[in-house]
Amino acid sequence: MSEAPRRIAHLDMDAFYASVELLRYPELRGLPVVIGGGRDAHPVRQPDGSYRFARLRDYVGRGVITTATYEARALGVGSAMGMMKAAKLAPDAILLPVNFDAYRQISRQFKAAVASIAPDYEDRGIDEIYIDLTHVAGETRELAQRIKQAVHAATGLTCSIGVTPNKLLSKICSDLEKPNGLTILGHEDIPARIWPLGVRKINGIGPKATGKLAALGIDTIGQLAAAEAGLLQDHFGSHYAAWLAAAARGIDQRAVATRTESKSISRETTFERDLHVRQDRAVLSGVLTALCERLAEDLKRKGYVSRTISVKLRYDDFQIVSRNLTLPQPVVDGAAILHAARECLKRVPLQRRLRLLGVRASTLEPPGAATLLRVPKQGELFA
Ligand code: TTP
Ligand code: MG
Ligand code: MG
Repeated sequence: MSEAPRRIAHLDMDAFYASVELLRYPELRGLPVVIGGGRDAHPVRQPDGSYRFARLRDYVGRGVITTATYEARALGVGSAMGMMKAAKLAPDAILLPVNFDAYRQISRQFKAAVASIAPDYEDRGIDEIYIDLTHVAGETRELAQRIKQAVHAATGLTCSIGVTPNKLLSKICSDLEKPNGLTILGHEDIPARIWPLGVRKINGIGPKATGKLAALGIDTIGQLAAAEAGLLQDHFGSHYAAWLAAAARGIDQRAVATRTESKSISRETTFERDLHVRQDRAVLSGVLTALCERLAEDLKRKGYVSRTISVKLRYDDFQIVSRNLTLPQPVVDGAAILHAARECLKRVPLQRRLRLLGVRASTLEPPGAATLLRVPKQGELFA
């Protein structure tokens, strides 16, 4: 099985949410800044026109950091860390609230800038894409530099790019020289550049598999490539074992998927006791609202809008029903999802008690999808 030579890029924005905030508050450049606060982390304008910023040390609550500037990372704080824990490491770090609308807007802009040079790209969420450069004219390094410059010109932000023969290697490489990195490599570079890295660098080897591999004495990708097939099969099953062996050798034939229509995101809850639509109306209504809110957060985080909302119910006899509604305009916020979910619920029988309630968003598209088809007016997509 030989791969036709391809040129696949993975582009990932540097410290994305934090970098967008620095566009708005340039006086914070060079400082440790973390993003993740709620409303009380909003900067307060002072009489002299400057801002007073919240500090991590004053934070009380259970919030987690969405991202941090590289200056803050140097102090040991980063994505998914609890903010009170982070405050111990970086008490003076500036805390800012998340501002998804701004991130989505910049996300659209950087994707449009890339598309102006290389139209075949696969959206991987709010701050990253795969780009197929195979048929784009130009020498690889020069082309990648041109894309980085276009992104910077459109947004004022830096990104990091990996260019290799496939998505798996490019995803690893975009991370190797962050921030503002560019890493280009071919199959011949795998032993020197990829094999010394930890197995966790492979997208698809999560913390659990990493732990299991470590117990087998396999820490690096090179050790994984050298592992006996039988050993991997015994511990991971034949399917995942075969994938692990191929991944460690840098083999990946997936195409860059330029459309995302078959994707969906869902949230569901199984109740501790079966609930009745009339007697437990308040509880059910609260659960539905919360599910819709969480789904909205998932969509925003992944950088999608949705055109189809479905609800799923499981009754006390374990039968499942679902109903969906396709909307004329894509939705992304909790209230709009809730409205659509309620419409769906009007069409399901509600005599039996319920064990489970779920909400799904499908027909997903990046908010930028429409940008590429026509030039929208500022703010139009989220009006
Ligand atoms: P990442 O690309 O993983 O991180 P990043 O862009 O902040 O930093 P890097 O330079 O290492 O790429 O994620 C993109 C955005 O997604 C990030 O800015 C904030 C958000 N995010 C979360 O909300 N929670 C998380 O746990 C992670 C990892 C990211
Ligand atoms: Mg990033
Ligand atoms: Mg990313």
